[in-house]
Amino acid sequence: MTDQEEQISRATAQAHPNIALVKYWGKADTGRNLPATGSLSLTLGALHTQTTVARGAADSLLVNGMPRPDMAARLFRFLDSAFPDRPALSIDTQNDFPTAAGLASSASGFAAAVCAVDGLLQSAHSQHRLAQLAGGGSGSAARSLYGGIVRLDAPSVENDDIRLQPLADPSDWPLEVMAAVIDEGPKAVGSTEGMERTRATSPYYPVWIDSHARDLDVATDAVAKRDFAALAEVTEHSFFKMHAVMMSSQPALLYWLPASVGVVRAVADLRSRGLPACCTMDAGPQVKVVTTPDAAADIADALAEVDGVQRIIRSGLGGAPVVNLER
Ligand code: 2P0
Repeated sequence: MTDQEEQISRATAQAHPNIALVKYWGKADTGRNLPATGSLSLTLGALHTQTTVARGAADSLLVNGMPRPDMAARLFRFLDSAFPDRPALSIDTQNDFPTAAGLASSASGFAAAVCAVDGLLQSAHSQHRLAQLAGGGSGSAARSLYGGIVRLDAPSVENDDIRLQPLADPSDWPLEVMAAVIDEGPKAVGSTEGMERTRATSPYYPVWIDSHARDLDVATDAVAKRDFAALAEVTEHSFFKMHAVMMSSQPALLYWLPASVGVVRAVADLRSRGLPACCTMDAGPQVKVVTTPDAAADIADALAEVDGVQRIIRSGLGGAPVVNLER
Protein backbone atom coordinates (compact mmCIF):
# COMPACT_ATOMS: atom_id res chain seq x y z
CA MET A 1 0.00 0.00 0.00
CA THR A 2 1.38 3.44 -0.91
CA ASP A 3 1.24 6.56 1.26
CA GLN A 4 -1.38 7.99 -1.08
CA GLU A 5 -3.64 4.95 -0.64
CA GLU A 6 -3.47 5.27 3.14
CA GLN A 7 -4.74 8.83 2.91
CA ILE A 8 -8.19 7.87 1.60
CA SER A 9 -10.34 6.88 4.57
CA ARG A 10 -13.75 6.80 2.88
CA ALA A 11 -15.03 6.91 -0.66
CA THR A 12 -18.61 7.70 -1.63
CA ALA A 13 -19.98 7.07 -5.10
CA GLN A 14 -23.34 8.02 -6.46
CA ALA A 15 -24.61 6.16 -9.53
CA HIS A 16 -27.88 6.08 -11.43
CA PRO A 17 -29.78 2.98 -12.53
CA ASN A 18 -30.54 2.55 -16.21
CA ILE A 19 -33.23 0.88 -18.26
CA ALA A 20 -32.55 -0.98 -21.44
CA LEU A 21 -34.50 -0.18 -24.59
CA VAL A 22 -32.72 -2.96 -26.48
CA LYS A 23 -32.72 -5.74 -23.92
CA TYR A 24 -30.04 -7.99 -22.50
CA TRP A 25 -31.31 -11.48 -21.56
CA GLY A 26 -28.93 -14.42 -21.65
CA LYS A 27 -25.28 -15.01 -20.87
CA ALA A 28 -22.41 -16.09 -23.10
CA ASP A 29 -20.27 -16.98 -20.07
CA THR A 30 -21.85 -17.39 -16.64
CA GLY A 31 -18.48 -17.56 -14.84
CA ARG A 32 -17.38 -14.14 -16.10
CA ASN A 33 -20.98 -12.89 -16.34
CA LEU A 34 -20.61 -11.95 -19.99
CA PRO A 35 -23.84 -11.19 -21.87
CA ALA A 36 -24.89 -13.11 -24.96
CA THR A 37 -26.59 -9.99 -26.35
CA GLY A 38 -25.68 -6.33 -26.55
CA SER A 39 -28.04 -3.70 -25.15
CA LEU A 40 -28.88 -0.01 -25.36
CA SER A 41 -30.01 1.94 -22.32
CA LEU A 42 -31.07 5.23 -20.79
CA THR A 43 -29.38 6.37 -17.57
CA LEU A 44 -32.04 7.60 -15.12
CA GLY A 45 -30.96 10.88 -13.53
CA ALA A 46 -33.68 11.15 -10.87
CA LEU A 47 -32.90 7.79 -9.22
CA HIS A 48 -29.77 7.28 -7.16
CA THR A 49 -27.73 4.70 -5.36
CA GLN A 50 -25.24 6.22 -2.93
CA THR A 51 -22.55 3.91 -1.62
CA THR A 52 -19.92 4.70 1.01
CA VAL A 53 -16.96 2.36 1.42
CA ALA A 54 -14.30 2.27 4.15
CA ARG A 55 -11.79 -0.30 5.37
CA GLY A 56 -13.32 -2.49 8.10
CA ALA A 57 -12.37 -5.25 10.52
CA ALA A 58 -14.51 -7.64 8.46
CA ASP A 59 -16.70 -7.35 5.38
CA SER A 60 -20.07 -5.80 6.20
CA LEU A 61 -22.94 -4.46 4.10
CA LEU A 62 -25.91 -2.29 4.97
CA VAL A 63 -28.59 -1.66 2.31
CA ASN A 64 -30.92 1.17 3.26
CA GLY A 65 -29.66 0.80 6.85
CA MET A 66 -30.35 -2.96 7.09
CA PRO A 67 -27.91 -5.89 6.99
CA ARG A 68 -28.54 -7.95 3.83
CA PRO A 69 -26.54 -11.20 4.06
CA ASP A 70 -28.08 -12.44 0.79
CA MET A 71 -26.78 -9.42 -1.13
CA ALA A 72 -23.50 -9.32 0.83
CA ALA A 73 -22.42 -12.80 -0.28
CA ARG A 74 -22.79 -11.90 -3.97
CA LEU A 75 -21.27 -8.43 -3.63
CA PHE A 76 -18.17 -9.44 -1.68
CA ARG A 77 -17.52 -12.46 -3.90
CA PHE A 78 -17.69 -10.10 -6.86
CA LEU A 79 -15.34 -7.56 -5.21
CA ASP A 80 -12.85 -10.39 -4.53
CA SER A 81 -12.56 -10.96 -8.26
CA ALA A 82 -12.69 -7.29 -9.34
CA PHE A 83 -10.15 -6.10 -6.74
CA PRO A 84 -8.09 -9.23 -5.94
CA ASP A 85 -5.94 -7.72 -3.14
CA ARG A 86 -8.72 -5.77 -1.50
CA PRO A 87 -8.91 -5.32 2.29
CA ALA A 88 -12.04 -6.10 4.35
CA LEU A 89 -14.65 -3.46 3.55
CA SER A 90 -17.48 -1.79 5.36
CA ILE A 91 -20.12 -0.79 2.77
CA ASP A 92 -23.18 1.34 3.38
CA THR A 93 -25.53 1.78 0.43
CA GLN A 94 -28.79 3.68 0.05
CA ASN A 95 -31.32 3.61 -2.79
CA ASP A 96 -33.93 6.32 -3.17
CA PHE A 97 -36.17 3.92 -5.18
CA PRO A 98 -37.47 0.33 -4.61
CA THR A 99 -34.70 -2.27 -4.33
CA ALA A 100 -34.84 -5.52 -6.39
CA ALA A 101 -38.25 -4.80 -7.93
CA GLY A 102 -37.33 -4.46 -11.59
CA LEU A 103 -36.13 -0.87 -11.28
CA ALA A 104 -32.50 -1.80 -11.93
CA SER A 105 -31.15 -1.37 -8.41
CA SER A 106 -28.48 -3.97 -9.17
CA ALA A 107 -27.20 -1.79 -12.04
CA SER A 108 -26.68 1.33 -9.93
CA GLY A 109 -25.66 -0.79 -6.93
CA PHE A 110 -22.77 -2.57 -8.63
CA ALA A 111 -21.75 0.59 -10.51
CA ALA A 112 -21.61 2.62 -7.29
CA ALA A 113 -19.76 -0.16 -5.44
CA VAL A 114 -17.09 -0.50 -8.15
CA CYS A 115 -16.54 3.27 -8.32
CA ALA A 116 -16.38 3.64 -4.53
CA VAL A 117 -13.94 0.75 -4.05
CA ASP A 118 -11.81 2.01 -6.96
CA GLY A 119 -11.69 5.41 -5.23
CA LEU A 120 -10.90 4.02 -1.80
CA LEU A 121 -8.10 1.79 -3.10
CA GLN A 122 -6.89 4.40 -5.63
CA SER A 123 -6.86 1.70 -8.30
CA ALA A 124 -7.23 4.37 -11.01
CA HIS A 125 -8.98 2.13 -13.52
CA SER A 126 -10.32 3.85 -16.63
CA GLN A 127 -14.06 4.48 -16.85
CA HIS A 128 -14.27 1.81 -19.52
CA ARG A 129 -12.43 -0.71 -17.36
CA LEU A 130 -14.69 0.12 -14.40
CA ALA A 131 -17.67 -0.55 -16.66
CA GLN A 132 -16.25 -3.94 -17.65
CA LEU A 133 -15.63 -4.75 -13.98
CA ALA A 134 -19.14 -3.66 -12.96
CA GLY A 135 -20.57 -5.87 -15.70
CA GLY A 136 -18.93 -8.84 -13.99
CA GLY A 137 -21.17 -8.14 -10.99
CA SER A 138 -24.38 -7.44 -12.88
CA GLY A 139 -24.60 -7.24 -16.64
CA SER A 140 -26.67 -4.07 -16.66
CA ALA A 141 -24.31 -2.31 -14.21
CA ALA A 142 -21.71 -1.77 -16.93
CA ARG A 143 -24.11 0.67 -18.63
CA SER A 144 -24.49 2.76 -15.44
CA LEU A 145 -20.84 3.85 -15.74
CA TYR A 146 -21.97 6.23 -18.47
CA GLY A 147 -24.65 8.88 -18.71
CA GLY A 148 -27.29 9.63 -21.31
CA ILE A 149 -27.90 6.94 -23.92
CA VAL A 150 -25.45 4.03 -23.78
CA ARG A 151 -24.68 1.11 -26.08
CA LEU A 152 -23.14 -2.10 -24.79
CA ASP A 153 -21.71 -4.60 -27.27
CA ALA A 154 -21.44 -8.23 -26.21
CA PRO A 155 -18.12 -10.06 -26.55
CA SER A 156 -17.33 -11.17 -30.09
CA VAL A 157 -14.65 -13.08 -31.96
CA GLU A 158 -12.54 -9.88 -32.05
CA ASN A 159 -13.13 -8.79 -28.43
CA ASP A 160 -13.31 -11.11 -25.46
CA ASP A 161 -15.00 -8.56 -23.19
CA ILE A 162 -17.94 -6.17 -23.41
CA ARG A 163 -17.49 -2.74 -25.00
CA LEU A 164 -19.35 0.40 -23.95
CA GLN A 165 -20.13 3.45 -26.01
CA PRO A 166 -22.04 6.55 -24.89
CA LEU A 167 -24.26 7.50 -27.85
CA ALA A 168 -25.71 10.78 -26.53
CA ASP A 169 -25.31 13.00 -23.50
CA PRO A 170 -28.41 13.79 -21.41
CA SER A 171 -28.68 17.25 -22.99
CA ASP A 172 -28.22 15.94 -26.56
CA TRP A 173 -31.62 14.26 -26.53
CA PRO A 174 -33.51 14.92 -23.28
CA LEU A 175 -35.87 11.94 -23.15
CA GLU A 176 -38.14 11.30 -20.16
CA VAL A 177 -38.89 8.00 -18.49
CA MET A 178 -41.91 7.20 -16.33
CA ALA A 179 -41.93 4.04 -14.29
CA ALA A 180 -45.49 2.97 -13.52
CA VAL A 181 -44.98 1.20 -10.19
CA ILE A 182 -47.36 -1.74 -9.87
CA ASP A 183 -45.83 -3.96 -7.17
CA GLU A 184 -42.80 -2.94 -5.08
CA GLY A 185 -42.14 -6.44 -3.74
CA PRO A 186 -38.99 -8.34 -4.72
CA LYS A 187 -39.16 -10.26 -7.98
CA ALA A 188 -40.12 -13.95 -7.98
CA VAL A 189 -37.18 -15.19 -10.07
CA GLY A 190 -33.94 -13.20 -10.22
CA SER A 191 -32.37 -12.24 -13.53
CA THR A 192 -29.39 -14.57 -13.33
CA GLU A 193 -31.54 -17.66 -12.63
CA GLY A 194 -34.16 -16.55 -15.14
CA MET A 195 -31.63 -16.04 -17.94
CA GLU A 196 -30.15 -19.48 -17.39
CA ARG A 197 -33.61 -21.06 -17.41
CA THR A 198 -34.41 -19.33 -20.69
CA ARG A 199 -31.13 -20.38 -22.30
CA ALA A 200 -31.62 -23.98 -21.24
CA THR A 201 -35.33 -24.39 -22.04
CA SER A 202 -36.84 -21.85 -24.45
CA PRO A 203 -37.11 -23.09 -28.05
CA TYR A 204 -37.05 -19.42 -29.07
CA TYR A 205 -33.71 -18.64 -27.43
CA PRO A 206 -31.58 -19.12 -30.59
CA VAL A 207 -33.89 -16.77 -32.52
CA TRP A 208 -33.70 -14.19 -29.73
CA ILE A 209 -29.91 -14.27 -29.87
CA ASP A 210 -29.66 -14.28 -33.67
CA SER A 211 -32.09 -11.39 -34.19
CA HIS A 212 -30.50 -9.17 -31.58
CA ALA A 213 -27.70 -7.44 -33.50
CA ARG A 214 -30.16 -5.92 -35.93
CA ASP A 215 -32.23 -4.38 -33.11
CA LEU A 216 -29.10 -2.85 -31.61
CA ASP A 217 -28.11 -1.30 -34.93
CA VAL A 218 -31.63 0.00 -35.65
CA ALA A 219 -31.74 1.62 -32.20
CA THR A 220 -28.26 3.10 -32.58
CA ASP A 221 -29.27 4.61 -35.91
CA ALA A 222 -32.50 6.02 -34.39
CA VAL A 223 -30.47 7.68 -31.62
CA ALA A 224 -28.05 9.18 -34.14
CA LYS A 225 -31.00 10.67 -36.05
CA ARG A 226 -32.97 11.61 -32.87
CA ASP A 227 -35.83 9.67 -34.47
CA PHE A 228 -38.24 8.96 -31.62
CA ALA A 229 -40.72 6.94 -33.70
CA ALA A 230 -37.98 4.59 -34.92
CA LEU A 231 -36.54 4.24 -31.41
CA ALA A 232 -40.01 3.55 -30.00
CA GLU A 233 -40.67 0.83 -32.58
CA VAL A 234 -37.47 -1.11 -31.92
CA THR A 235 -37.82 -0.59 -28.14
CA GLU A 236 -41.23 -2.26 -28.05
CA HIS A 237 -40.09 -4.99 -30.44
CA SER A 238 -37.12 -5.86 -28.20
CA PHE A 239 -39.29 -5.70 -25.06
CA PHE A 240 -42.00 -8.00 -26.43
CA LYS A 241 -39.44 -10.38 -27.90
CA MET A 242 -37.63 -10.65 -24.54
CA HIS A 243 -40.88 -11.38 -22.69
CA ALA A 244 -41.81 -13.95 -25.37
CA VAL A 245 -38.55 -15.80 -24.76
CA MET A 246 -39.11 -15.49 -20.98
CA MET A 247 -42.68 -16.84 -21.20
CA SER A 248 -41.60 -19.70 -23.46
CA SER A 249 -39.08 -20.90 -20.83
CA GLN A 250 -39.98 -23.97 -18.76
CA PRO A 251 -41.34 -23.28 -16.18
CA ALA A 252 -42.54 -20.03 -17.74
CA LEU A 253 -41.13 -16.72 -16.49
CA LEU A 254 -44.18 -14.50 -16.26
CA TYR A 255 -43.31 -11.14 -14.73
CA TRP A 256 -46.55 -9.42 -15.75
CA LEU A 257 -49.48 -8.47 -13.55
CA PRO A 258 -52.88 -7.35 -14.87
CA ALA A 259 -51.92 -3.71 -14.38
CA SER A 260 -48.81 -4.25 -16.54
CA VAL A 261 -51.12 -5.17 -19.44
CA GLY A 262 -53.29 -2.16 -18.59
CA VAL A 263 -50.35 0.25 -18.86
CA VAL A 264 -49.03 -1.27 -22.08
CA ARG A 265 -52.50 -0.96 -23.65
CA ALA A 266 -52.94 2.61 -22.38
CA VAL A 267 -49.62 3.59 -23.96
CA ALA A 268 -50.60 2.00 -27.29
CA ASP A 269 -53.78 4.08 -27.12
CA LEU A 270 -51.84 7.29 -26.39
CA ARG A 271 -49.53 6.56 -29.32
CA SER A 272 -52.48 6.00 -31.65
CA ARG A 273 -53.61 9.50 -30.66
CA GLY A 274 -50.28 10.92 -31.76
CA LEU A 275 -48.37 11.12 -28.48
CA PRO A 276 -44.72 10.03 -28.51
CA ALA A 277 -44.50 7.08 -26.07
CA CYS A 278 -43.28 3.51 -25.89
CA CYS A 279 -43.07 0.85 -23.19
CA THR A 280 -40.54 -1.53 -21.80
CA MET A 281 -40.52 -3.97 -18.87
CA ASP A 282 -37.75 -5.86 -17.13
CA ALA A 283 -37.80 -8.79 -14.70
CA GLY A 284 -40.72 -7.37 -12.74
CA PRO A 285 -44.26 -6.02 -13.29
CA GLN A 286 -43.32 -2.31 -13.47
CA VAL A 287 -43.81 -0.72 -16.90
CA LYS A 288 -41.35 1.97 -17.93
CA VAL A 289 -42.67 4.45 -20.46
CA VAL A 290 -40.27 6.51 -22.57
CA THR A 291 -41.43 9.83 -23.96
CA THR A 292 -40.30 13.37 -24.75
CA PRO A 293 -40.52 16.31 -22.29
CA ASP A 294 -43.36 18.07 -24.15
CA ALA A 295 -45.65 15.02 -23.79
CA ALA A 296 -44.57 13.97 -20.29
CA ALA A 297 -47.34 15.67 -18.29
CA ASP A 298 -50.14 14.19 -20.44
CA ILE A 299 -48.60 10.73 -20.30
CA ALA A 300 -48.13 10.87 -16.52
CA ASP A 301 -51.80 11.84 -16.08
CA ALA A 302 -52.95 8.97 -18.30
CA LEU A 303 -50.76 6.38 -16.55
CA ALA A 304 -51.98 7.43 -13.11
CA GLU A 305 -55.53 6.55 -14.24
CA VAL A 306 -54.70 2.91 -15.05
CA ASP A 307 -56.14 0.43 -12.51
CA GLY A 308 -53.45 -1.02 -10.26
CA VAL A 309 -50.80 1.67 -10.82
CA GLN A 310 -49.58 2.68 -7.37
CA ARG A 311 -47.42 5.62 -8.31
CA ILE A 312 -45.39 7.08 -11.14
CA ILE A 313 -41.66 7.65 -10.80
CA ARG A 314 -40.47 10.22 -13.33
CA SER A 315 -36.92 10.75 -14.50
CA GLY A 316 -34.96 12.57 -17.12
CA LEU A 317 -31.57 11.30 -18.24
CA GLY A 318 -28.60 11.48 -15.89
CA GLY A 319 -24.84 11.44 -16.05
CA ALA A 320 -21.98 9.14 -15.13
CA PRO A 321 -21.24 8.22 -11.48
CA VAL A 322 -19.74 10.86 -9.19
CA VAL A 323 -17.12 9.89 -6.61
CA ASN A 324 -16.16 11.82 -3.50
CA LEU A 325 -12.99 10.88 -1.58
CA GLU A 326 -12.30 11.72 2.07
CA ARG A 327 -8.77 11.73 3.42
C1 2P0 B 1 -31.54 -5.31 -19.17
N1 2P0 B 1 -32.24 -6.90 -17.45
O1 2P0 B 1 -30.99 -5.22 -20.29
C2 2P0 B 1 -32.18 -6.62 -18.83
C3 2P0 B 1 -33.59 -6.66 -19.27
C4 2P0 B 1 -33.53 -7.29 -17.00
C5 2P0 B 1 -34.31 -7.46 -18.20
O2 2P0 B 1 -30.06 -6.63 -17.14
O3 2P0 B 1 -27.60 -11.59 -14.16
O4 2P0 B 1 -29.31 -7.74 -12.86
O5 2P0 B 1 -26.82 -9.63 -12.81
O6 2P0 B 1 -26.14 -9.86 -15.19
O7 2P0 B 1 -28.07 -6.97 -14.93
C6 2P0 B 1 -31.24 -7.27 -15.27
O8 2P0 B 1 -30.31 -8.19 -15.06
O9 2P0 B 1 -28.48 -9.39 -14.58
C7 2P0 B 1 -31.14 -6.91 -16.68
P1 2P0 B 1 -27.18 -10.17 -14.15
P2 2P0 B 1 -28.96 -7.95 -14.28
O10 2P0 B 1 -31.58 -4.34 -18.39
